[in-house]
Amino acid sequence: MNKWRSFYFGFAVLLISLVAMAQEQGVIKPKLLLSEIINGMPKGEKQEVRVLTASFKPGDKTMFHTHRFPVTVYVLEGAFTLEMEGREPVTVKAGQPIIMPPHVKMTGYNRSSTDPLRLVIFNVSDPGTPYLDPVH
Ligand SMILES: [Cu+2]
Repeated sequence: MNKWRSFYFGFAVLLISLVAMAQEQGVIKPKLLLSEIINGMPKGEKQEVRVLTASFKPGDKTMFHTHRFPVTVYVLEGAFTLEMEGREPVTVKAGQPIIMPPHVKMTGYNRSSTDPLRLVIFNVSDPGTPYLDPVH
């Protein structure tokens, strides 16, 4: 009886360590940061995918602008404050993403007086569409 018990115990330990080993040996799992159902992505047969970076010095801002399609921003460093017309300002910190909606007037700021801000921008649009349209 005791023999069987230790056999099963040993077997269980072996299985668990095999699973643990399979998980440990350099196999990474992406971490989901954001998932959002949105409107306004391009619907044509082909799309253009653009990846951009933007570096803000302390106090820098973007021009007042709109986008024709949703734009995803990931903050690498610093804090990004987005002011969209008719909405409360949103501040996104390093390691956080945000999706900017299309056809909304906005300005992006680095409100820090000391720290730089660095962003990665992901844009999917109809081919040849400008990344942004300045609002005059
Ligand atoms: Cu924008």
